[in-house]
Amino acid sequence: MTIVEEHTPNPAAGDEHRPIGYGRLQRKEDPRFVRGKGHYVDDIVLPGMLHGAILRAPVAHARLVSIDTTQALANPKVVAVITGKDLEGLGLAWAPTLSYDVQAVLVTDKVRFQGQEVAFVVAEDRYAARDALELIDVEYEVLPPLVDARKALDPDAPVIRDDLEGRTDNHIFDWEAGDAAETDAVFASADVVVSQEVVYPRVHPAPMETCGAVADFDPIDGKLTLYETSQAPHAHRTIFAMVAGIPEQKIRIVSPDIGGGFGNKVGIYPGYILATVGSIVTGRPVKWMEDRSENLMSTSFARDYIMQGEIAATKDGKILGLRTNVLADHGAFNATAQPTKYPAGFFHIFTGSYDLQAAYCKVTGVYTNKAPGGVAYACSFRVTEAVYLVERMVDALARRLDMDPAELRLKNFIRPEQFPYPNKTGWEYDSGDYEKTMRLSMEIAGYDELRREQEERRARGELMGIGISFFTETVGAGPRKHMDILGLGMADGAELRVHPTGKAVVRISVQSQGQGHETTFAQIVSEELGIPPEDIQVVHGDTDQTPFGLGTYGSRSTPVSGGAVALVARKVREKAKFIAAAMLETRPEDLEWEKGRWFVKGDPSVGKTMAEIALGAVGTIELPEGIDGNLDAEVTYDPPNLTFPYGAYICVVDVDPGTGVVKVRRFIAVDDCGTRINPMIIEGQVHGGLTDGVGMALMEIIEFDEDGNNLGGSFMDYLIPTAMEVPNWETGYTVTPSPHHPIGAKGIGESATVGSPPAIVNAIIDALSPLGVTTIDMPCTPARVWEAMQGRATPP
Ligand code: MCN
Ligand code: CUM
Repeated sequence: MTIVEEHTPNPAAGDEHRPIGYGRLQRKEDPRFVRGKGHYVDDIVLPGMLHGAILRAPVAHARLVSIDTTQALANPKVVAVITGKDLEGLGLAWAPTLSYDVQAVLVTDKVRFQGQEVAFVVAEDRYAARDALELIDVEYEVLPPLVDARKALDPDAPVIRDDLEGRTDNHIFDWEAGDAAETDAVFASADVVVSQEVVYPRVHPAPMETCGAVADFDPIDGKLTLYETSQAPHAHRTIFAMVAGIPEQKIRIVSPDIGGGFGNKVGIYPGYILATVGSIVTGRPVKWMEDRSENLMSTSFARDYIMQGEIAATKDGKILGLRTNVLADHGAFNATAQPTKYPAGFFHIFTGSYDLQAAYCKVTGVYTNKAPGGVAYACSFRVTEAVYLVERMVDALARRLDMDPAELRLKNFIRPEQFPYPNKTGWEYDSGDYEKTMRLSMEIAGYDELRREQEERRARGELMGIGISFFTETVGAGPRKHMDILGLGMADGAELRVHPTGKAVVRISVQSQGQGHETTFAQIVSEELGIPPEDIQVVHGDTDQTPFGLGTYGSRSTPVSGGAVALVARKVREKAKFIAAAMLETRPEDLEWEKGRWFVKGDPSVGKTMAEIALGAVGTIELPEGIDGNLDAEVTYDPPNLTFPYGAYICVVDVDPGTGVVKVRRFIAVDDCGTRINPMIIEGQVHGGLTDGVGMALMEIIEFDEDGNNLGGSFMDYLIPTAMEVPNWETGYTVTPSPHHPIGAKGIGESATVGSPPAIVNAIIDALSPLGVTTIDMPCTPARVWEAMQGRATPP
């Protein structure tokens, strides 16, 4: 790996004692992960535990005629078989989705996508449960499926959601942002308008660990303990309480180690509910773990946006306006996870990093006979789609104007002095210096030299392409007055206790799925209190042990929970001042803080360290009025705004003229996520996201045939990249702190997944442009690239 410009600690400046940003603190969680000692949901084994398996629909659209479970129940190893009818009796056949729709837990009336949950078998072991699925006899009356979202609103389209009262079509919502009239006027006055259809296909987050749950309902005290793969344990608990009617104090959700989430584990899946019902019905714990095909076919997909883009500019390349009309395929139930106000997530940040005069977007959501979910896979709530659209459009404009795409971007960036920058669709960007970041990426790439090399290669008939993407994200939802999920405002709590010996425990409401929170949140406390990171335990993933908060997605942990942790540490530090003053028999206002201790102003030799203060707090000295002894505090942090990380990515590809195979030769990624807490973890996040980008740009897609059969149901069909397909990442960074975040940090967890696909696709189009190619859709498989080279339309 090439590490460009990594900060070397400067002991003279005391850097090695600074837990944030300097040095490369190893992850606390690595010793257990690298030794295979992680503890995942499937590792949980409870006494008397049963196993559940889900019978799934083989077709995409069908009326359920009958279901016969007698044979399955006759199997001695089968303890229970649960059908939609049984759930109807319990009022649990339908569950609310995160988007105020409902989703069938088990089919009662109609199958609406292939792989939908039809029945649940509970048996003594996993094999028996699986085998018994084949003993269930189901009769379906197959209906014509609706597969193509473009046909969803046709008058003769089959109506998928006839369960919803008065429903006669497949329309879910229309949503818009920006000013349509103003944008039309800007377009009318422009010298140049470029239009293009840009498709972001359906993909899947495909975490290593699939989804699963172990439900343990105690019939004596009525307490449900649910171990589950969840990115948001507290939100799940509250929703479970509301839906199942179990009192909230009797529900404990435990999310142990999570083997990757990437958005897949935000929602509440039928399997979690079924395991719970199974446990209530049998009086024994029930484990349900889905297999890979179930995961790919039935849990949260991502994207599926068909975008008509238009960009308007002057002839010398000043971008004036941006307009888009989007058709969003939400599948059979509207189950996307995003703040309530925003049915298209944060797609309306589609004006990207550019200062333009007007913008307007309209998104229409439709039902199709496909799996529900949506807003998953490191999307920053659909910023993926937004960035992909604008960065493709800017490149299309550059080609039309015959301008260098880097130069066009540099000419149109929001300038540093314009921050905080109100964009045309309602966002206020917090901070940025885009030109600096762009120029650093060009310098690392050797941009001018690359263009010269490209010219030489082109002269020899070689297909080399250089692609650029400059993205701005909006991550860290809340503030809660604007953002909620099912009415739960998007804020996060933190509790901090410094024990008498000066070691600390911090309890947080977000949930790591591999992002290293146990390390980085300890670093934040360490920075604020001067306690070494190794002396700070981070507790998360257990609703009985942590404060309420909305969880980890949309790269919100650092922007929101990170803010909470910094503030709770400051609160403890403030309390420590009063205790120290009592111990030193002086006034608190006479004390001064330096990392790790309070000392007397003007007499640095007289002071108390955090450890001394912690012991003092529980000791025998008389404490000042209003100070209660223990060195602890709690806060709930409601962020004033989101944070706006950004980055400049440059990709170099070579396309084989004979086969259409794309080789990503180089990839330069310069990110700016404000204050960098742990450079090594940030780099890991970026490497992972860039790999996602290669996957989506070149090979990943969940496709369906005309009958609605899912063609991406296994890793034989749904390809994900390996080390073979990715180059040595070349990373760099700039630091532009967020002015409103307590430590100036912005999120990074999704940046590279968001930012990289357009760079790769732009590079491929650039490589193929001598052949007259102006567009291509992902995934750029050899077949698709080859078709484009032949001048044929790309297949849908
Ligand atoms: N970080 C840092 N300095 C910053 C910003 C972040 O050191 N300025 C660190 C954080 O402290 C944290 C990590 O980087 O340890 C990611 O932080 P953040 O950007 O706040 O993102 P979250 O922790 O909220 O993680 C969510 C994000 C999302 S939404 C997806 S999707 C995704 C991603 O994280 N899923 C992942 N990265 C993933 N990485 C792994 N290994 N597994 C997943 O499932
Ligand atoms: Cu959109 S995937 Mo992440 O936000 O968990």
